[in-house]
Amino acid sequence: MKRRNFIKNASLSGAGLAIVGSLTACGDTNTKKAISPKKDSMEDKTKFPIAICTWRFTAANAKAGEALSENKSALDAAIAGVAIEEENIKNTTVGKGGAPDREGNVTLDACVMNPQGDCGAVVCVENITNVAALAKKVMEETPHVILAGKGAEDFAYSQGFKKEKLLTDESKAAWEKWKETSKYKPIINIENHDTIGMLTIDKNGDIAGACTTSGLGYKMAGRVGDSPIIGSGLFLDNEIGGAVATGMGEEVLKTVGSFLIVELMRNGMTPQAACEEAIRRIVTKNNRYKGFQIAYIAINKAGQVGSYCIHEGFTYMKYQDELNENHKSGHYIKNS
Ligand code: SD4
Repeated sequence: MKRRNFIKNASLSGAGLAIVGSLTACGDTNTKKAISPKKDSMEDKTKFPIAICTWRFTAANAKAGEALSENKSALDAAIAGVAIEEENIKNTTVGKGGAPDREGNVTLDACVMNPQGDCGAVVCVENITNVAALAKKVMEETPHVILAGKGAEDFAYSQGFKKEKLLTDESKAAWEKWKETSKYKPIINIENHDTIGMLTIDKNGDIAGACTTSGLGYKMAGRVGDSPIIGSGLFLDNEIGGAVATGMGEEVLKTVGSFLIVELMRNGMTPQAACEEAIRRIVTKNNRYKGFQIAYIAINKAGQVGSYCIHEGFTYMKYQDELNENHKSGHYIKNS
């Protein structure tokens, strides 16, 4: 029987993680539970592999978990996992089937990062489905970190990627309906965002990650969000851990959210406390946070996981010990 048949899917209601309401600041109880950032003392390899990802992407996270169990590298496992959503035409915020920009063109963003600290990214790419895999090619086959637009697309063809139509009939119909009113109001919570950010720790305890999206639906042509920007949509350090973001990219960019979380963990915070502090940096600036959603997930090298978001509704997946479970995130706004 295949390994995947053993994978159990369960829904947890935030066991140990649904911290509702007020934020945990530096120096609080969570922080005191902080672990030493010293690699050798942190790692308990019996806990590995682990895969976590944003939202209830059960199949994508299971795919990454299986790949890790079969000794694939952390990065290859993450790319295989997120590819499931890039190819899922029902997901209108990632890959093929993603919502187009205002002009009707689907443009994709993605980045990857490996345990050595190498990274690659593509932004505003058309006609290519597996942009996380393309970001890995940028990392490995070019002297650059980011390729944009037509340059990224041409590079993809040179690497054997196929040209594909990303705008589905359903996405086109929804865009045409949107054009009738042309009132652009980004509503970003469970209704319309499903970017997949994934962090994987392989059997050796090495961490990698991938983040891939079509960005905000009906965005201005050329708009790029946080997802492909190393430090914002994704950041990791193999000595410490990693973080990924989903939600209103502009606000994540302003606070370099994923880098912030990794640095807070480096300074002793748990993943949970670090995610909460990253949200606190956003919500304390002004009241606009009530009109958008941002969610972070993070993992440290001990395998501890944390998650926090602004509005209730965000969940994430965790694969460990052949269990692939959905967890509810803690959230900032009470009764939202
Ligand atoms: C962006 N952060 O482009 C992405 C959107 C997102 O689920 O996460 N959607 O701003």
